[in-house]
Amino acid sequence: MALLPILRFPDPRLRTVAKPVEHVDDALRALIDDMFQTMYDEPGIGLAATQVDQHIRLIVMDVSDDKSNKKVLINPEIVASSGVQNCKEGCLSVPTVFAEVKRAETVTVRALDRDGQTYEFTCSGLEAVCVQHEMDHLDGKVFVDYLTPLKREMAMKKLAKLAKAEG
Ligand code: GNR
Ligand code: NI
Repeated sequence: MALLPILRFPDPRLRTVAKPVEHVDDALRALIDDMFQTMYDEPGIGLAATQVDQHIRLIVMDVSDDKSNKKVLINPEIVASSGVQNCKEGCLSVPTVFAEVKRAETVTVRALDRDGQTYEFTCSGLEAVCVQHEMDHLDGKVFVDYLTPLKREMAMKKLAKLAKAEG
């Protein structure tokens, strides 16, 4: 297993639209294991393959405190959504920046699991936020895209400062 480097906004590679996964095989499962390790190490509640510079439609998630809600989403689709919620979001690709984003409250997702089997689940609250946030990454979107120009400018400056401090 390995910890993978995470792309930082405004890296242009975060704008890549990911391609569907064609084969769920051992090589993909090795990437999934590395992504979980990377996500837990940060720590984060979700990670899209885009963020580790792999431009395929793959997400790992776990919104629990005790690693009890691991989910692998391959070629995910939102098949139903309802309601509205506002959540203060953060992103491993946009460290130190947190901002409210409006999302659906409940989503039903269809995806393949790590064995290539189709499954469906419905979730609400933070888990639904996470699904929508991660699926945005697969389409080359980052949560700061939803901010007002002023707030986005502030986020850019904060990140530039952080990058400079890190050297
Ligand atoms: O770890 C994460 N926490 C989080 C909190 C609120 C809304 C969304 C997220 S996702 C984020 C991990 C990440 O950047 N995934 O792409
Ligand atoms: Ni993110």
